[in-house]
Amino acid sequence: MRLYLINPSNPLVSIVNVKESRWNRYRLWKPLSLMVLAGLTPPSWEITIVDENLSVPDYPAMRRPDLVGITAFTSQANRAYEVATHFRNMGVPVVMGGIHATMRQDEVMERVDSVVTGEAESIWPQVLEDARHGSLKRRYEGGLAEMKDVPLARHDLLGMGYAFGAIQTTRGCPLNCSFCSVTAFNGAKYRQRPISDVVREFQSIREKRVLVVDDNLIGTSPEHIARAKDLFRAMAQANLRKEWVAQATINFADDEELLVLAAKAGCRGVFIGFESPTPEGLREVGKKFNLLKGRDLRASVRRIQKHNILVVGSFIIGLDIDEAGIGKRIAEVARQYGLDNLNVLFLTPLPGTRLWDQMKSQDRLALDTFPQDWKYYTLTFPVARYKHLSIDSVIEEMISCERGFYSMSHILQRVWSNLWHRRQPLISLVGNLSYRSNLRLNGKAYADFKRYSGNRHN
Ligand code: B12
Ligand code: SF4
Repeated sequence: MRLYLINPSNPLVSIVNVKESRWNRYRLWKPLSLMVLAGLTPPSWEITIVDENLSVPDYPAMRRPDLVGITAFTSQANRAYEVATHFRNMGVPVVMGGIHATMRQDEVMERVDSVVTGEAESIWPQVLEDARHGSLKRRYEGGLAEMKDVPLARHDLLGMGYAFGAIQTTRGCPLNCSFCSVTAFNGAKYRQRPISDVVREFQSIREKRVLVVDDNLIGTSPEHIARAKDLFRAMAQANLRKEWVAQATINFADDEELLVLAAKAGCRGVFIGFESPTPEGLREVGKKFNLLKGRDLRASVRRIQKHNILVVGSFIIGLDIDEAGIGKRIAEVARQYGLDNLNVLFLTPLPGTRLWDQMKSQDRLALDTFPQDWKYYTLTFPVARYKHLSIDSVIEEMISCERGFYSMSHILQRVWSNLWHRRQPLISLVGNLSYRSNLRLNGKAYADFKRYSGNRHN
């Protein structure tokens, strides 16, 4: 039996435009979901993973599969349906799973043969058995997996062409920030994989650099932090020789031993969601940790950087409290904190989030012709109606923020400072130039977007 597992592309996601900006090559990430599905698939199946972000294959020239499995974030849904239609027209059954299939089951069900909701570990072998017997059900419910059942992902199936490998060590988050799908999809309970599995899987990754995809590698309680320390000790002891980047809350900075162990285990960068420069903004999105009284964010960032770990901060533009000037303010604050890179996104109501429910009930989804509008739900387009900012002004704020932070003089200052402190100046330079090179692409993308959305923001 032949199985194709497909990650659809969305050319509107700027980082996949490698032809337009070669710097983006360093920001292509492996679709871990498909490598995990492959790990759950019995050896009797011949598996091909297709990542359209690398290149879109000539499907008609490929051998006919017996089953196609498609993954999709919301922003990839349109392309997912095109791919599904192609294979269904050939009479090949198509199964779709992942976050979008879970949050928009009815929409997806109309376009594929079978929908798998939730995490796949408990249900995928059953789906394959049913497919083998030609008796696929319309819907399967995966729920939340036992972490011991998460298989070693099949890293061998996706070839070179990526700067980073990918691995997951935990799932779930209790914090339920308004804009984020993680609590709704992976649950509020923080679940950790057995440390020995994580170390074994790390050893099977070919890339020298790895993205740890966990939403918060250190968790939210002392027990979670103790587990993170145990993991880092085991990784250091296994002498993995990997350099990795991960996501965490700013609490990462609060425990010196944790930082020492993370650095020893190979941590070279951390993505931290700062979200808003004001306490009102943090309250609006429900980001409680960043609100801790007396926290000096600049000092926290410095403490992390002292361990040779780069800090990438992300912020949101378009909150209800955001007014004209927010873009400049974020760029200034990001420089004050001493961030190595800044990632700014438009407030975007994703299906399944608290923000979605709120904005939908207030009739604030400006782009709501689905499924075609999903391609703009990349967080890099203003798809909603913002309280104090029109479409033109919210885009202006984004441009002024990015130009402010990624001006050549500021990039050189940051790289010089990293050179001085011997803190990975090359990675810092590549990261900054990659963002900067996309500013030009973004300008064109905004103009196209405004034409597409017409007066729907009014
Ligand atoms: C790593 C990651 C990325 C990587 C993606 C790498 C890649 N190519 O996959 C990068 C950094 C590129 C990225 C980009 C974006 N991301 Co992202 N990302 C994540 C993150 C942190 C982890 C995803 C992951 O690898 N999980 C590990 C795997 C094993 O889990 P999984 O994907 O859920 O797969 C399981 C199930 O879903 C299911 N499953 C999945 N697919 C399929 C398919 C079939 C057939 C079946 C049966 C089952 C199945 O089985 C798997 C095993 O249980 C998630 C948060 C999260 N916890 O999911 C956000 C997340 C997926 N991202 C999100 C978003 C919004 C984006 C962006 C749009 C915006 C942005 N700037 O971040 C872009 C869009 C990229 C695009 N191409 O369109 C949202 C998506 C919400 C939504 N409704 O779409 C999430 C949920 C975060 C959030 N805050 O809400 N992201
Ligand atoms: S943004 Fe981060 S902290 Fe907030 S719910 Fe999502 S994963 Fe948890």
